[in-house]
Amino acid sequence: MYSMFGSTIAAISTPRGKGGIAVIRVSGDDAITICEKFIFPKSGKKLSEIRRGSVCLADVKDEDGGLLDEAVITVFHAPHSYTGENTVEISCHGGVLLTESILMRTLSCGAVQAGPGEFTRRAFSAGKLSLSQAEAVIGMIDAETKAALALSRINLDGAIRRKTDAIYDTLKTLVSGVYAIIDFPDEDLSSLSEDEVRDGIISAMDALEMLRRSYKTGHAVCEGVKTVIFGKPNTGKSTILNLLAEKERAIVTDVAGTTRDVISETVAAGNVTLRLSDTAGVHGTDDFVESIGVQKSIEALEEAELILAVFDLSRGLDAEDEEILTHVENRASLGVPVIAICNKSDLFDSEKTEADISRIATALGTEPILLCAKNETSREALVSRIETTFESSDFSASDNAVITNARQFAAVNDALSHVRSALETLDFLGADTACSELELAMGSLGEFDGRQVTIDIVDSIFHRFCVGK
Ligand SMILES: Nc1nc2c(ncn2[C@@H]2O[C@H](COP(=O)(O)OP(=O)(O)OP(=O)(O)O)[C@@H](O)[C@H]2O)c(=O)[nH]1
Ligand SMILES: [Mg+2]
Repeated sequence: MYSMFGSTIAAISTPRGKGGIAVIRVSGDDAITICEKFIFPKSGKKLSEIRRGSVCLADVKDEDGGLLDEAVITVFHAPHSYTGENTVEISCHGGVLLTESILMRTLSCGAVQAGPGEFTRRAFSAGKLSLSQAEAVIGMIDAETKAALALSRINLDGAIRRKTDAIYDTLKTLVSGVYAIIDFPDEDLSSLSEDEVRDGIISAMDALEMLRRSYKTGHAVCEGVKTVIFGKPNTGKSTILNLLAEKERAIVTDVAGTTRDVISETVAAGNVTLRLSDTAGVHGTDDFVESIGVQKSIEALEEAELILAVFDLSRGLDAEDEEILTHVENRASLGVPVIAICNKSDLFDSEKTEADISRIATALGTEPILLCAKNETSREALVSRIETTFESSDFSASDNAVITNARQFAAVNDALSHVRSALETLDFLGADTACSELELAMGSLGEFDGRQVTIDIVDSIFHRFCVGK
């Protein structure tokens, strides 16, 4: 099914099912000549005579010359199309059988079925998009929150591409400057001083460091943060899940041990997507089923990228809470972000519980948030703390490049470690040895945006697309 590059491809670009209209897209050198065989503009002109970039109403005919449909046809001439190739888009009535029949006509007239993401892959190959922009296209299609959509939009506009291009150019200037002196010592080439090389490396390092840090936000907005709600029984964990989910997702009762299994839900907490797990309350128990639940709670804690640690101060901190503090402290010491929640704030006086609050703050290294999870208006305060944790509150207002997936993060990390090595090498072994590290950093950046990418990586990215995109 997957066409060889160079052939003309066709696919239905709208979702399967009944709809007002459907679009069949045909792209490749022969797109117009293939479509001319069965599409006849009402004006009597041939498709190839239609003014470039314009639309026309046309009859779409079956193999016997019978009318299949009247459709609106858009003709794009290379390179002025999404793919950079000749492209015809057939907007027909949105029936399942009708759309399939028109697709079949394109295939019987010489097109081949497009593979997943093949139109966008061709746009990438034609230099219309960088790899990060192609990923932003997937991001726009997959976005489930306004924030994820906004971030993908910024990246499709090329925010990351501009940033990585600038870093790549800095590295290229340094490498070519140093090698020119080494290779042509007799030429009168203006040489880069060691200080200039050092400044260049430091500026590339700072820019890469900023990109690397941005993944905290990009991951939280686009991929979602694995979050556990953790605490002893009856502290209000399930009430917090329901508060964030804005629905009665979990059973809440005043009986300790209500939740026995892990309950999962994806919610948008402002700009951050949380992949939430509400867990069984952790405490010592002889009950066999409950002890399995406790084990699952601890496993969820160990996998979490954000911990909501819940305490009920209306009853004061006890030995079970201390056990919770120990578990959470261990994860916090590994760098996992924690939001400590003193719940049921309607039932306690914050002055009288000052000692408990500062005990939690000292153990977890974060000021707890006082919450009344039963009250819907407290959602805002919790969401705002979550947004602050992931620095996600106002990214869309800026043109700051934010990287959004693990592939991009790994490539930036690689580039950064080579640039760091270059800086260390510069002092001990000189500029020419440092440059070989800078070349490796350029290789990592090339992988990042597609300049030097392997076919496997390209395949794995475009296979995440739907057919027709
Ligand atoms: N007054 C008050 N009660 C609350 C608050 N949050 C939760 N509760 C009550 O506390 C009780 C326990 O709440 P849950 O959400 O079931 O607690 P849990 O931590 O999930 O409990 P387990 O699943 O048993 O571990 C319920 O009666 C809730 O209505 C709050 O902010 N104020
Ligand atoms: Mg519960």
